[in-house]
This record gives sequence, C-alpha cells and structure tokens, in this order.
Amino acid sequence: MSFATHTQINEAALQSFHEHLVKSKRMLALCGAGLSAASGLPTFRGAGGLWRTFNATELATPGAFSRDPGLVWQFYSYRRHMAMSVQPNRAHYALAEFARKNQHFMCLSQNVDGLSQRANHPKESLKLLHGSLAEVKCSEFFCRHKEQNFTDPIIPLLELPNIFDISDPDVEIPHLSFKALLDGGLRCTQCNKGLLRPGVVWFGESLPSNVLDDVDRFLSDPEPIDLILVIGTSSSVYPAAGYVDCARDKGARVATINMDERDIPQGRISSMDWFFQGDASVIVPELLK
Ligand code: BV8
Ligand code: ZN
Repeated sequence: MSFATHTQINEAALQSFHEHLVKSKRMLALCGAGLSAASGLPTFRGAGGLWRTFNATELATPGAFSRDPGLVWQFYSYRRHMAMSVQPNRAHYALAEFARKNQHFMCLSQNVDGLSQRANHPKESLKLLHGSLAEVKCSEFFCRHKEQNFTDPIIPLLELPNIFDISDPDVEIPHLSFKALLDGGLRCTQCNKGLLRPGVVWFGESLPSNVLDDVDRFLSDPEPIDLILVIGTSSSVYPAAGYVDCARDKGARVATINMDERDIPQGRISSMDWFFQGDASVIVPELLK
C-alpha cells in the first residue's frame, strides 16, 4: 500500500493512482464527515462530535427522540444551523465535477450536511445513505409526509440563546415537551397529528430502500468495479462501511483519504491499495484532476 501525507502527496503514489484512474470506468466513492471537516463542520466522532455532554450516537436514535424530542430537536437545530452556516469545500466541488465527467461514478455519502448538494453534485450520482438535515418527515408511521425545510431555526421555540454554545457542558438545556413542539410549529401539515422529525437515518433504522436499491443495482452490474475512494470516514457505521468490501469483491482497488492512518477500512487490505494521509479538501482535488 502506498502512503502519502498531506504536506506532500507522494508523487509515486499519485502517479500510480492516476495511471489506474485513467483506465477506470466504473467507480465508487464512500464519503464521511471528514469530507466536510475543512468546511468547518465537526466530525461525528471527533472532538466536535460531542454536543454538550452528549455523544452524537446517543441522540441519533428513535429511542432518544421518543424519550425527549425537545432535546433531540435542540441537537439537530444546532447541526442544521452549523451545516447552513458553512460552505462546500474544494473536495465537494472536485467530486461533483468528476461525477459530471464520469457517467459510471456513484458517490455514496454518509453525510447529512447538504454540502455535496450545494456543490451541485449531479443528483443521479449522489446517494444519501443517511438522509439529510434539510429534510423533515412525519414521525407517525402511517403518514409518509416529508419535506425540505431550510428555516433556521426551524421553529421560534428553538431560537435558544446558547444552543450553539457546546463548549460549556454545564449550560442549562431547556425542556421542550412533545406538545410544545407540536403547538410550536412542528405538527405535520399532512396528517395534522404527527410530530415532524429530522429526515435522517437514526441508528437502528434501515437506510432508505430506494437508495439501497440504486447502490445494489450498481454493485450487481456484471461489469467489474475499478476503484472505490474512501474519503474521510472512520468506516465504523454499517451497512455503509460494508460497501468497501463489496467493491473489492467486484475487483475494485481502494484509495483511502484520511487524516488518521488508523482509519483505513478494515477487511482485506491489499498491496494494490493507496492511502493518502491528510485533509480531504487538499488531496481529493489533486487525485481527481
Ligand atoms: C441499520 C445520520 C438495520 C444521523 C448516521 C452491521 C450491519 C448493519 C447494522 C449494523 C451492523 N453493525 C452495527 C450496526 C448498527 C449500526 C451501526 O453501524 N452502529 C455502529 C456505531 C457500530 N447501524 C445502523 O443502525 C444503521 N441501520 O443497519 O439498520 C435495520 C435493517 C432493517 C430494519 C431496521 C434496521 C443505520 C446507521 C445510520 C446512522 N446514522 N447519521 C445523524 O447524522 O445525526 S451515521 C453517522 O456516522 C453520520 O452519518 C456519519 O457520517 C456516520 C459515519 O461516521 P463518519 O462519517 O465516518 O464520521 P466519523 O466522525 O466517525 O469519522 C470521521 C473520519 O474523518 C475519521 O476517520 C477522521 O480521521 C477523518 N477526518 C477528519 N478530518 C478529516 C478527515 N479525513 C480527511 N480530511 C479531513 N480534514
Ligand atoms: Zn403526518
């Protein structure tokens, strides 16, 4: 496996990567929070992955929402605000440009921040495995209502003075009841009953079936897959992380771009792989140019 650090991308690794890239036809990318780090968004598990005293994975569950929808909505209001306050970086634009030039390229994003969409990544190439912060949907099982919502905060009740002050773990977190949220503007307008929730996939929830079908169709094409780029992800969440080995099984060589050399996708590492260490916003544009 060839290594490269972000201060200087190893010329030999870059050259062997570009020699393969130019011959590649069917390609995948699996993107994680590290892709958006340079835009200023905290990663899911990094230091910024905490919100006050909570670990993001504790709040990103249906159980947390049914126990305390007000707390979960404050967490997501903070993340919606952060995502809407930053800009896509050079890696988002490079992937979008690459998708426009390569018809058989599919970008699997675990990110819910909307930055790839704002970089005009072609819709047909971008698969949102975990949904989007900009989407809200009804939490009533029988009601399938969902909508795009970019209002920040989504309702006045979430206009809280220190909701973004995540540095002070002792800051008081107001209790917002289910009824207060409903009456405060989060009642589903379709069924007039359900409480709107963030349109993201929580732990324990299945990924969107239409997205899974699109990815499975790409993977089950008899043609081999030539390359998968694994960009800024700890490869710790499934089934998303499992797509790396699926691609390998279809003949793909793996190029990992990560700040941390410990976060190379587990599974069968091959000498034919590349590892480019450093900031995705620096490395990805170099790789795809
Ligand atoms: C499901 C939305 C089943 C919410 C997220 C095996 C198979 C199937 C399931 C499981 C399984 N094993 C375990 C499970 C359960 C679970 C799971 O994977 N748990 C983990 C914790 C072990 N999976 C699920 O629950 C999934 N559902 O399988 O359902 C099912 C089937 C049928 C019916 C019912 C149920 C659902 C998982 C989706 C969870 N939702 N997000 C929200 O965001 O609030 S996942 C969340 O983690 C984010 O989307 C995030 O993108 C994702 C992955 O994290 P990363 O993106 O990798 O971020 P992280 O911080 O971890 O890493 C950042 C990386 O970037 C690091 O490596 C860092 O070094 C690097 N980096 C930092 N800066 C830079 C950089 N790299 C480059 N440049 C930089 N500048
Ligand atoms: Zn509804």
